This record gives sequence, C-alpha cells and structure tokens, in this order.
Amino acid sequence: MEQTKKQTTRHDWTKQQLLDIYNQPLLELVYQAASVHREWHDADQVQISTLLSVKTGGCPEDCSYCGQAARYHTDIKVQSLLPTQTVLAHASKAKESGSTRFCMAAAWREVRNNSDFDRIIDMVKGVNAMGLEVCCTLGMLSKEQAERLQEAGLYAYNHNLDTSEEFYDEIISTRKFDNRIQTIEHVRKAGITVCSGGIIGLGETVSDRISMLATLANMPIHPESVPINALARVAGTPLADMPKVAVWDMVRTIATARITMPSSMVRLSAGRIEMTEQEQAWCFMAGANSLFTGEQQTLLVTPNPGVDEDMQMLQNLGLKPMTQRKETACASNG
Ligand code: SAM
Ligand code: DTB
Ligand code: SF4
Repeated sequence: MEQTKKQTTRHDWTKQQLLDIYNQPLLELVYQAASVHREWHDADQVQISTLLSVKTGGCPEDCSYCGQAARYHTDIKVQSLLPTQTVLAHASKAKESGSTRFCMAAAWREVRNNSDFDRIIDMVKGVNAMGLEVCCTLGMLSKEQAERLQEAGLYAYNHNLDTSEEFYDEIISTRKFDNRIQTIEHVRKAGITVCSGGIIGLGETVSDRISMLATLANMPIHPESVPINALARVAGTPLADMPKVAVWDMVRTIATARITMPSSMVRLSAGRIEMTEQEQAWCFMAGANSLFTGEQQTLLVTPNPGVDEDMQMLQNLGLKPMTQRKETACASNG
C-alpha cells in the first residue's frame, strides 16, 4: 500500500484533549479512530504475537491484578525458568502458525545478573535467529541489562505503565510508577523498541485512563506497541471480584490510543476470551491492529482463544495476519 503519512506524531497532548476525544459520541469516536488507522496503517493487517510464560508464578511483587504474585492464594502452579530448547521449540511452532513476534514473559520483579539471565540471553539469540521479532517482559531492567538484551538481538521490551500515576499506589505498593518510567527509558536508550500500555477494569476512573494514555502519548517517542488489557479476573487476587470490563470502555480506550499514537501498533491484549467476535470486531474498527495468541490457549496463566479460533475470526472479518516483521520503528514518530 502506498504510504500516505503526511503528519508527524504529536507529543504535547493535554488531558482535556484526550478526555474530549474519549468522551465523544461512540460512533464519532470510532469513525475518527478508524480514519486515523487507515491513514497510518494497512487496516486489513493484524500482527499476531505469540506469548509464552517462560517463568511462572512466585513473584515477590503485589500487583493486585496478578495471579502470579506469590502472596495471593491462586491456583497457579509455580514453574521455574523453562529450558532453552523447550522455549525454542515453542518459538518454532509459533512461526509455523503465522506469528511474526514471539514474546517471552517472566514473573520477576526485576532482572538479576545471574545464570537465569544468561539463559534468557541465549533464548533471545535463538528466537532472533529464526527470523522472528523477539520480545521479552521480565520486570525492571538496568541500563546495562537493556544493552545486553539489545546486543543479543532483542527487538522489543514490554513494560506496561499498568495504570495512571495517580492510581498506581492503590494497585501496586512494591514499586513506584517512576520505576516503570525508568526501565522504559533504559530500553529506549539501548535501542530496543518499546511496548507499553496498561490494564482497564482495575477500579480506575476515566480520568485515570486518560492520565495513563497521556503519559504514553507524551513520551518523546511513542511506544511502538501499546497493549490494552482488560483485567483478567483471577480467583485469589484482591481484584478477583471486580465487574467485567464493559466492551465500550475497551473500544473507547483503544480508539483514544489509536488517535493519539497513530503510528503505534495498538494491541487488543488480555480480555478477549470474554469478548464475542463482534465485540472484538469493534476493537479492530477502533484501531486495534495486533493481538496475542498462545499455543496452549492461554495468555500467561489465564485463558485466551486458540490460534485456530483466532485465524477463523480474522478470516470472518476479512483481516490478514501480518506477514512481514517490522524492521524499523516509524521514521516520522518522534
Ligand atoms: N513481571 C513483569 C512485569 O510485571 O512487568 C512482566 C510480566 S507481567 C505478567 C506483564 C503485564 O501483564 C503486566 O504489566 C500487566 O499489564 C499484565 N497483566 C498481568 N496480570 C494481568 C491480568 N490479570 N489482567 C490483565 N493484564 C494483566
Ligand atoms: C501485556 O500487556 N499483556 C500480556 C503481555 N503484556 C505480557 C499479559 C497479559 C496477562 C493476562 C493475565 C495472565 O494470563 O496472567
Ligand atoms: Fe509480578 Fe509482573 Fe505479576 Fe506484578 S504483574 S506480580 S511484577 S508477574
């Protein structure tokens, strides 16, 4: 498709501007987001990212949404770091199923300079050698650790803001919002692309959602990927009894992310298992152009639609899995 990008991205959004976008009549909002989406992207292409939990549970953090925090009594089984060969076998299957990105997640607070990190480095090298975009989400990183991951061939690092700065302490007490910003800066400076978004349905207000999106949209370079997760309610966590996220809240959040960060991939992340195909179609119309699949019909520890089901949905909607890996970040972003 001929690229028709005439504008550059904006990085000076006010919260009021975002709120005005978010609160528009729904159909106006979706129309605007769909228009921006078509200006910047092939709207029939959806990036498929395969997610694998390489280390599960037993995390020392207290994120109130997460089933992997050691302190909550959940049904999740702790699994120490998987062997490199097992992870590479999963990556190879992901590639066969049409995925262009492979994301390895670990339930760590932060990366430590130990043999587990050495193994992650080997996994990154191995997955990169298969021609897949390699992504990791391992918790906080130092500048040196980010550089080491970059040298091993890491393409993207996922580190979500999760919620607004104002609401952060209500959800997580074992780290600060600023810690998240710091790691994102280390990733950016190391030359790794940034994947950062958040969760809705934690009990936050619309103003918190806007504040989180404003932090992302006012970064000097927008995150190349923005995952929007609906809370996956895990029994045993403090947020287990929260109400299900309303689909229109997902659509509004996705549309606002699309309009304010037009060059980014907006990923419809956790929560799809509780959405119908029609509801997911609204999210794609609102500018989502990426999703997570997992071979075992899970995200990390919660259920997710299976790959076959997803492929059928894309076919029903006339959408195609993106075949090319993105070599560079968008030149006009920043
Ligand atoms: N431990 C690392 C960290 O927190 O950055 C990496 C893995 S963590 C599971 C990655 C992201 O998954 C979190 O930042 C959060 O946004 C999302 N997440 C975790 N549990 C979730 C849940 N129950 N529902 C929706 N998103 C969730
Ligand atoms: C992201 O934003 N969503 C993914 C990925 N990054 C690592 C994780 C979602 C986790 C959902 C709940 C679970 O299965 O643990
Ligand atoms: Fe640990 Fe990440 Fe879960 Fe928080 S979200 S408890 S840091 S695995």
